[in-house]
Amino acid sequence: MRIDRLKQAAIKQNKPDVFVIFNPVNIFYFTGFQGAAALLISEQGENVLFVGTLNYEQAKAEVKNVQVQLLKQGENMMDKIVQQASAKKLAIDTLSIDSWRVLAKTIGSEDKLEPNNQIIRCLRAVKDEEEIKRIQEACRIADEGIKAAAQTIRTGITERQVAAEAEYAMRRAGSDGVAFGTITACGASCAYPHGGTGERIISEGDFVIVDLGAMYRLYRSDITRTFIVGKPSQRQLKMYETVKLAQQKAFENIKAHALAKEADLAARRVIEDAGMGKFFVHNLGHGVGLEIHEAPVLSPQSLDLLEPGNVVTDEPGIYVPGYGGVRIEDTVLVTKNGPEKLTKAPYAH
Ligand SMILES: [Mn+2]
Repeated sequence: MRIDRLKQAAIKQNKPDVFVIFNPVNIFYFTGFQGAAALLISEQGENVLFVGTLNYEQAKAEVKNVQVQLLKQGENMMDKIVQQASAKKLAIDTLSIDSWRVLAKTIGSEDKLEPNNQIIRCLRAVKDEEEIKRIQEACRIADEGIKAAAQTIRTGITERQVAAEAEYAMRRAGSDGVAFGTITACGASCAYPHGGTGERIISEGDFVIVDLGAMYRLYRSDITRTFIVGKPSQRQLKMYETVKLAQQKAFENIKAHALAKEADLAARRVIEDAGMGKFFVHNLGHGVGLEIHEAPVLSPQSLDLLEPGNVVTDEPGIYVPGYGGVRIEDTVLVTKNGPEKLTKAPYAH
């Protein structure tokens, strides 16, 4: 059980024996329930999920692995947490500054609170079989979105129309919603990694970047393909081929027990060797799961170690201001036998 894994990890690292979890995504990870206010996990006592009147009946019916406690309207949750935690120190995942102050006042001192999201971040980075199945399905659906975009892209079509067709195809393929705001950028707006999806009209010779993801039972996927409308120029082909090679080199370095930064550096080397290093303005990738950006981080500075069960993106890019850009991205599963692409839509070129 995930809660037991948290306790074991905390004991190993000699951390406080009581966790108070406020982040709704973390609460879902441990209980399978959305819509609770806080989750108290203690080494000795009972684990308690605090739920307001709005979602209380549903929580009582659905949550089996922890005790569900009602927060009546007007009741002070921090009081209840402090009463029931009975610990010298509480580990906190994430909390707004205002709530942190209220909790510190209630427990008597800020010294009794310890910010600790790291243990949970590491647990969530390693996906179990069920999580991988859901991400695989989200990736299959995203492939359908890319296929629909590829069929839609032509001169005279707007960025928004491309996004609309892609999202419609994903819905029909079983998506519960988008994993993040779909990016469809054409022409010079491809030079902004997060540009696009407006009323711009695609013209002959444009780059078109399509970056999208699906959500399937709360798990997400992430894929990018770059298209060239009409006959590609030499300059376009050089940018495209460089990114494609960088993506492949990075993929070969997404290995269990390797440092995450090695994959980033492999991609960066290819782009630098082609003389375009300064145009690769972001990290190689990030973990994907319940959130679109989670651990591990694939950047030159990352200290993360890749492990079997990690699901990460491999997404190098080249962005030339005023001209355009190319990004190619797949969602990749780390296995003990090597990396495996979960997104499989064909590359555009
Ligand atoms: Mn991404």
